[in-house]
Amino acid sequence: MMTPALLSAALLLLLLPGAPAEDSNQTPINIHVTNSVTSAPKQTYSTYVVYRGILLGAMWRLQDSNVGFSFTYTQDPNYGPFLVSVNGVSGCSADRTYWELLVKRTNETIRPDVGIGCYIPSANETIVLNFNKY
Ligand code: B12
Ligand SMILES: *[C@@H]1O[C@H](CO)[C@@H](O)[C@H](O)[C@H]1NC(C)=O
Ligand SMILES: *[C@@H]1O[C@H](CO)[C@@H](O)[C@H](O)[C@H]1NC(C)=O
Repeated sequence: MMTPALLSAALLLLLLPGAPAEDSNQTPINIHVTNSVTSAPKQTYSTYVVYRGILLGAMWRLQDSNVGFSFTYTQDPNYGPFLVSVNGVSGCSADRTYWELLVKRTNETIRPDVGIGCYIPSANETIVLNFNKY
């Protein structure tokens, strides 16, 4: 037996045939690509992670959606994925450049102490991939 509440929830799903079942499992985030070395204009993207999904998952999703976002990474034996290039721009040890990972929230910007394979974004965060020098 279905309760009236369940029945109306089921009806609602029937009335929204386009809505994928996983919609409720999407944590929206923004990804900004910035460049502190050349001051190239900021590029902005919106995507999502699933419940407690890693940033790398959102980056793969964004790359696969053909909105002009691309990236490459290498596997560090100890720390996992190291972000090497974004949108065709690569970090280079001779130039001491790298892609820095920053996270902007409404009231603060932090520099996470883990990389793209370990960071778990929260809803509405802006992930900043910033080309920088060290
Ligand atoms: C130097 C250094 C860097 C340099 C490395 C380049 C260079 N040629 O020197 C730069 C500035 C690029 C860097 C960047 C980052 N780093 Co760093 N880095 C270090 C540091 C201080 C020393 C590493 C080292 O030289 N080891 C000695 C050499 C001989 O060993 P190695 O295995 O060859 O070292 C390599 C790896 O450590 C790798 N590496 C460095 N940082 C990171 C981060 C990640 C996520 C990965 C996968 C690999 C990696 O680069 C080194 C040189 O090739 C360590 C802390 C420590 N005391 O170990 C942090 C450390 C490794 N970095 C860390 C972090 C978090 C980052 C960043 C994610 C910071 C950020 N928010 O942007 C970014 C990486 C972003 C990306 N592109 O993916 C963390 C990793 C912890 C974790 N579990 O993920 C550490 C442990 C510091 C910390 N905060 O606790 N880092
Ligand atoms: C930002 O807001 C969060 C949650 O409201 C709070 O925990 C944190 O201390 C604030 N940070 C700053 C730098 O104000
Ligand atoms: C994120 O933003 C959406 C749309 O503005 C809002 O509905 C939601 O409550 C926000 N979530 C958090 C955790 O801030």
